[in-house]
Parts: sequence; structure tokens; C-alpha cells
Amino acid sequence: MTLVDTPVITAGGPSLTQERRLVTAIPGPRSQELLARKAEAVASGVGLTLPISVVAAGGGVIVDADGNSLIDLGSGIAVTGVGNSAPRVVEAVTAQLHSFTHTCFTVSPYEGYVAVAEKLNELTPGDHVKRSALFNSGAEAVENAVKIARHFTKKQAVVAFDHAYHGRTNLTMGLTAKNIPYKSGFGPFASEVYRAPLSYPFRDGGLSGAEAAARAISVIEKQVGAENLAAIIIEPIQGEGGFIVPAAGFLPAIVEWCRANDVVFIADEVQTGFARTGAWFASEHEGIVPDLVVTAKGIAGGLPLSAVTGRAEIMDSAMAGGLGGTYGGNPLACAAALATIETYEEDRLIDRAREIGAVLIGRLNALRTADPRVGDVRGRGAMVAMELVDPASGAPDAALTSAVAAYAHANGVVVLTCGTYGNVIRFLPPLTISDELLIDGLSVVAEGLKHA
Ligand code: PLZ
Repeated sequence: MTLVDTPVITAGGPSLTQERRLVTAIPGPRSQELLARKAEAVASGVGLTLPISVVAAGGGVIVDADGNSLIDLGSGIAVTGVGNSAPRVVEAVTAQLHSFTHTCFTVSPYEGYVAVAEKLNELTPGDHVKRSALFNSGAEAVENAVKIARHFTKKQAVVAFDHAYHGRTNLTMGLTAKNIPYKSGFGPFASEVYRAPLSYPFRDGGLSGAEAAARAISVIEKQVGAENLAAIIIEPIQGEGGFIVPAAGFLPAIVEWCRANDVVFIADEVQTGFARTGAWFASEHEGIVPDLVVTAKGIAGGLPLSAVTGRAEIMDSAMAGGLGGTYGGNPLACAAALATIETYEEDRLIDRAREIGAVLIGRLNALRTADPRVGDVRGRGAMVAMELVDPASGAPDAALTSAVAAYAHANGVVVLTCGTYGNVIRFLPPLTISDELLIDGLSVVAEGLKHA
């Protein structure tokens, strides 16, 4: 093995040929070489969904080192809403690279950070006065939202929900619901984290939003108490937990209870944010105005950036120096975010997310009608999933789900699974995908279901 391979630079972006093209089995020989090196060099805990060696991506495809072109229905887990190597992002980051790469905003500030904060304050729900703070990852931003809420309320407890996913750091592992693979053996977890039942229309016997909220609030009041509770954190549509859309009225009732009880309502919009669901933020579909909104993923076209945005009085409660980090709001990431947001706006990608949603929901509902193993189809915009079950009992069918995903992968379609029970296939295509590719990708998934 050579120490340094000759770098292969392959231009990506929307000008890549938009097609599904398989020239080898997946993974092909070059991908397998990388996987062998990965096994020797990278910790096993860093797992892989689709073991290829990526050399370029853009529009709606990912190209591997063997020359295969795969349809991207995952966007790197809801990140590249504007597509990989989106032209405005490439241009803005390249320009920023040539001027300066890092000063640390809290040492000597620069405009990009402030401009991103202004944009977030403008775009997030509610017309109250807002402030933002920038970080690197979703988990880091969630941690900071909780820090801020605790400092403001002078209370300690935090409530998260069943099926929640909030990250892999210690506090966010504690907030996350699912044991394997996220938590098992990684404790002890942070204290003062409590869990409440969610609204899960497909599995909670048809509770209305109001009934599910009353159930959650009763658990919170009996087991925690508003006088101890700093914040409730929730994903407006759960991501890793299974693309669970709560029944109408659930989120507004929780927000109302928070307002009445001096509890900070934190919306984790890390996966749902930035045009993904056919709105800037998924909170808008339920007309709720969170006190704090956590964003990441789709914010910066693939560069690492995250944020907490919220009511000025809450955000300003921490003392100067209380919030920060070396890299938070790095100038390259901020340049990328401004170009990404401009791309969502100029290319009308919120509308595009809705169109993609119509195609997804239409095709998947047709599958459901034809095949009782498709128990549920749900989601909003370009965040849609199907839950696979044993038709007789309704029990989750994780084996079927893995088989369908494996079939799709082998046939050149990148799909992701999710769900507490591992039985959900989720669709998160880049908003730059063509209808043609999207439909081709969905027909491969449908074939996979037939074969399984
Ligand atoms: N909150 C709602 O979806 C990240 C996790 C991938 P980070 N989801 C993808 C994996 O297996 O690690 C996520 C999320 C919601 C927080 C996070 C955490 O965001 O940027 O991964 O830290």
C-alpha cells in the first residue's frame, strides 16, 4: 500500500450526468480497496450504510471510484438540500478560502457570522426579537440550547420524547431514546433528563393530538414538575426515530403548556429545517413559534455549521464568554450558509420540496395500496418514509426493511432506513434531483419490495 495515493479530483455539482449507471457490482473493486483500508485504519464503531468510495456528487447522483453513478435519496442524511457542490456554495467558499480561513469569531469577528445570524433571525418562525449563536454540529447546538434554557430559567430538568434523536455527545445521547446503537455501553448519561410519550398516529391507537399532548403533559407534571423543568425539546417531525409526524394539535398544545409554565420550548429542526419539509422550518406546518430553534444539516450545503436561534431575552441570558467554541461559525461554513440560503430562495427550493413530496407520497401510497406490508406512508415535503410491517400483526418488520434497502443499494440507489424498530425506509433526496431520477429510484425500491 502506498502511503499517499495520487489524488483523483473529479468535478461534482449539478453538471454531472444525471443518471443511474452501474458498471460494476456494488461495491466495485476500487471501492473494495478503500473498504479494506477503512477496516484497518478507521474505528469499527464508525459504521457504513453504503460501502462505496465516493469521488463526486451533484444534482441527484453520487459517483464512485469504479464509475458507478448512484441515485441519491439520502442527501448525506438531509444535508445537501441544495445538492452537492452547489455552484453558489462552491463560489462563495472558494472566495472565502482565498481571503481568510479562521480567526475564531470570539477573538476577532467577521461579517459572515453576523450575516448568518441575521438570516436565521429573519427566517425562523415568529416575529419577536431574536438572537443566534453558531456552532459546528447538530449535537453541539442541542447542547447549547439546553445550556441557554437552563441559564435563563434557573431550572435544570429537560424533557425529551420517545423515539427522539438529538445526537451522540453525552447530553444528547441522554436525550436520544434508542439504545442500540446510540447508547448501549456509553453511559453514564447526564442527569435531569426525562422522557415523555410522543404522538405516533400509526402506533398509538389513534390518539388525537390533544389527547397525546395531555398524556405527555400528565407524565411531565407527575414525574418532573414544571417548577423543575427548564426545557422541552422535540423534533417537529422525528427523524432518526422514524419520520413520525405527530397528530395535528400535539405540538401547539405542548407549546401552550410551556408558555403557561415558564418552560423553554426547543424545536430541534436539525433534520427538518431549511426547506426540507416544504417550508423553511417544519414548525410552520403546525403554526408553532418555538422559543429556541436548533438548526444544522441543510444550513450550509455540506459544510459543518449549526445554530441556536431564539427569543432575545433567553439567548442573551448567558454571560459574555458563556457561549462559544473555537470553530463555531467558521468563515468558510458561514460563506457556505449564505450561499446555500440564497440558493433555496433564488431556486425556489421550498416549492421544489413540495413537488418532490407529491411524487413521493403518490408513489408510496400506490405501493401501500398494492402491498399490505407497507403499513404507513408519512412525512412532509422531501422528508417522507414508509413503515414496513407484518400485515397480519402490524409488528415492525426490520428484516424486510434491511432487505429492501440492500436491494436498492445493490441496484444503484442510496436509501436510508430509520426508526426505533428499524422498519422505516426514509426518503430525503436533494431538492435538486430531477423527477426522472426520483421516479427511477422509487421504482428500484418498489422492485426491492417485490423481490423481498
Ligand atoms: N438532531 C434531529 O437528526 C443528526 C445522525 C447520523 P449532528 N441526525 C443524523 C448519525 O448516525 O450520527 C441529528 C438529528 C436531529 C440532532 C442531530 C445531531 O446532529 O450534526 O450529527 O451532531
